[in-house]
Amino acid sequence: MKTQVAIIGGGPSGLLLSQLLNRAGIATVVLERQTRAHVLSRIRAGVLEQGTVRMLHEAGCGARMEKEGHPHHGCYLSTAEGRFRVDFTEACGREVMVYGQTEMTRDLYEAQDAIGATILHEVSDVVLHDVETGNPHVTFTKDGQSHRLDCDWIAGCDGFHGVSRKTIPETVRKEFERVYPFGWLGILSRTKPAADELVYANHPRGFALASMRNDALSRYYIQVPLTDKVEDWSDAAFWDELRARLPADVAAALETGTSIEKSIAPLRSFVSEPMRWGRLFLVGDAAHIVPPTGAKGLNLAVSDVHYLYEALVAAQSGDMSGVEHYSDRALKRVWAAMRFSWWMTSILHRFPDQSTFDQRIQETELHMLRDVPSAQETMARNYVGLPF
Ligand code: RFL
Ligand code: PHB
Repeated sequence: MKTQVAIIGGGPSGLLLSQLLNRAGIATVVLERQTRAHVLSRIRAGVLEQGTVRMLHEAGCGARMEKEGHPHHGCYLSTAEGRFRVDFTEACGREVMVYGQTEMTRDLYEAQDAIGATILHEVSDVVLHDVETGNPHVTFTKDGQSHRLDCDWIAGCDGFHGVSRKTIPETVRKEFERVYPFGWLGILSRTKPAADELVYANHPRGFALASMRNDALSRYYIQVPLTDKVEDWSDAAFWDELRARLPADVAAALETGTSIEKSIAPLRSFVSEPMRWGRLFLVGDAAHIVPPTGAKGLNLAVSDVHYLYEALVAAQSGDMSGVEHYSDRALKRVWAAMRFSWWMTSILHRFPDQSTFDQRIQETELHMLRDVPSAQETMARNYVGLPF
């Protein structure tokens, strides 16, 4: 089997890259470990930056998002003293789009089907070979048969637990990591959202987030210790805890119901450098993880795709500068999002070892955000997404 770009992983990064490259006349094969149904069952991100929205349009799959997505012009933050709003439009002239990653993935699959792109599901034993030479290839197993895929380039879009990153020798790879001492317990429920915009709550009992997918589908999270298990949390216990942490008016408006998904995600900041090794490029979660507090993970994956797409199109006509600079360009934006996600996490959560001094600093950060326009502008610029 032969293609131009072998794409490992068919999550949002892999599908978007495949879609853009195919439209530019560059052949791809996507190798995905899971079934399509499994990929579409994952409930993850909900907030898209304008750059992400632009890329989906560029890929020819933005129509449903434009119709069903909800532009949000601000968000609420709450402290023990009540809630305040950061108006993104006023602070920086831009906004975000609330549209689920699941829906975006569905749109990408449909667009890929329409152009007859090759996506192989349920592949296993994926191994990347000769990536530092001009002739890389990938071997894998599908339906019990071994296969070899020859290619010009390999895009490692296989997430944090994938094989691509580990193909880069340990002597070359530098990893930077912070693991947070808590996780997020999230639920999805067919209920009307408790507020008109997202509410990020700092509360003595721990962080809480009220988010949404649409007018009839809500997504809520609460900070929990890493030792907690999903089974420890009945729906009733979750709703009680969420209500206790949200501002009183939002809690009063909270509609509860049966959860249709419930899971715990640990929080981590992680970067692997460089993001290119020979003919292998790392894209999205394969190279970096942010805690979800800044709503950046999916959006960073999309900006990586943008840089790589431009690089591979230019390489077609012999211009290798995008390939050479891919890692530096992507990492510059990655580290800015790392900083923002770390900062949002640090001002909103309760840390087990938090001193009274740390608490005052946290309160002061939130007061600045409430009272100082330049602090709001910095937050808003980062939240709606730095340009790419
Ligand atoms: P993904 O989505 O992990 O996809 C990787 C794909 O690779 C496949 N794979 C393999 N395939 C073949 N061979 C192998 N050896 C393979 N190993 C893995 C996997 O099956 C999978 O299909 O990575 P990608 O495409 O880079 O996309 C990244 C995003 O999914 C992620 O950053 C976001 O979901 C993060 N995130 C959020 N991002 C935002 O921008 N805004 C948000 O509001 C937001 N909220 C969230 C989030 C992530 C969360 N969780 C659960 C981690 C909220 C949560 C709770
Ligand atoms: C979500 O809706 O899943 C969501 C929204 C904002 C975040 C994280 C997750 O910061």
